[in-house]
Amino acid sequence: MKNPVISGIGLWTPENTITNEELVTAYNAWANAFNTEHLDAIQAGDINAKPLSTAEFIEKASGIKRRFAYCKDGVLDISRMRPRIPARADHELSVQAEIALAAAHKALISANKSADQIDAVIVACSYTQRAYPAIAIEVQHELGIQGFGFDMQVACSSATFGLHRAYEMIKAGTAKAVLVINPELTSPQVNYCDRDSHFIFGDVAVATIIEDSSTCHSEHSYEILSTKAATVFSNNIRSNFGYTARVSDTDPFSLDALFHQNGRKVFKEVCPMAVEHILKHIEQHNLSVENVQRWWLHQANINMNHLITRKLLGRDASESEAPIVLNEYANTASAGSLIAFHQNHEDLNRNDFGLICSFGAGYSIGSLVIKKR
Ligand code: CO8
Repeated sequence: MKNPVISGIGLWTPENTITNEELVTAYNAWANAFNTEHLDAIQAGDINAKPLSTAEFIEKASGIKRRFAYCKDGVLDISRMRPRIPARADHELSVQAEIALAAAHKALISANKSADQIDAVIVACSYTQRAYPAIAIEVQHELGIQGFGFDMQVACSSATFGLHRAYEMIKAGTAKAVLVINPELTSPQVNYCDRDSHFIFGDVAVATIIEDSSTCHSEHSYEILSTKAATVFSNNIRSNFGYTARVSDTDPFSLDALFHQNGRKVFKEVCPMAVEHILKHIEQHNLSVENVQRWWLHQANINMNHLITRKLLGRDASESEAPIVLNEYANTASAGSLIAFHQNHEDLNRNDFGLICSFGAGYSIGSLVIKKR
């Protein structure tokens, strides 16, 4: 009987950070320039003036103070308002493979494993920079891994759903050790000219190794008791970016091709779904909330996490019970719950229980109940 465990985790962060203040200064300069340029149309009521953003709102509404950026150049330039990431030739390593590899190397060290002991690679993230060949196969090639790799996308739940696939592959014996990587290069999809969402996302890459307990030799490892996934269709978080823009004669760079959401509705609808999902999942193992020492929740909004943990526990959770990394990392799409895990797991004791849970676009919810070994 196979017994899948998380044996290692690695986190790569870019060198650049962008504070709320920097972002707001650039956005407001852009908005003022837009309003001046379109003064007549605004006064005639033909278009709305662009409202100004504030760093105070951002921190209060989201808990975010800064975010990492793969490329800062261009984001704060009001004549551009998007990062400048030059194209690479086909023979060069692609950007997402580069950041995936940076996290993968750290995960291998943490799992005390070498690449030749891995036989499957899953790259799971909100966007991949091309359709094919899969980023996972490029990573597999760079690491010299014999086996197979594939990419998968489930927006905010890509990481947990990727871990679910790895868990099932170990259980089924179709792989011996799986490298799951989440290179969340979010900044190319952010509309830095939209006050409601310009502050939300940051870039990062996380990698995790799942293997059978019999081959695990790492210092900190976690038995995966089970995984649980749920999806319910919603248009409240959407990006229409896609390859059919060419044939529908629509602008591939139109605003609806970028991330956009009805944040209030998402907040209201997803919180109760997440609470119900989590309670059902831990009940499967005859666990009550008191039996769970740590909650590594999705990191989209601090108020969402506080509401969810309050509903779960009937009280406020402490920082160590339900860690928050939003202040430093912002929303990193699917990587958030795993960053929280990466930063806050080594202090757990043998047989402590924890829950990793993502929730977001789709809607999608993915969770893993784990036990420290
Ligand atoms: N500065 C100042 N004021 C602002 C700003 C700003 N930047 N933005 C909005 N306001 C104003 C609004 O206009 C509004 O004004 P008014 O009351 O006059 O209408 C007021 O502030 C309140 O606005 P909101 O009601 O929108 O504010 P909220 O308190 O709801 O906070 C949030 C907004 C932070 C967006 C919040 O609703 C939220 O976080 N909701 C949850 C959203 C969520 O979890 N989304 C998941 C997204 S991640 C995901 O699914 C992955 C997608 C794939 C990755 C994408 C990569 C790019």
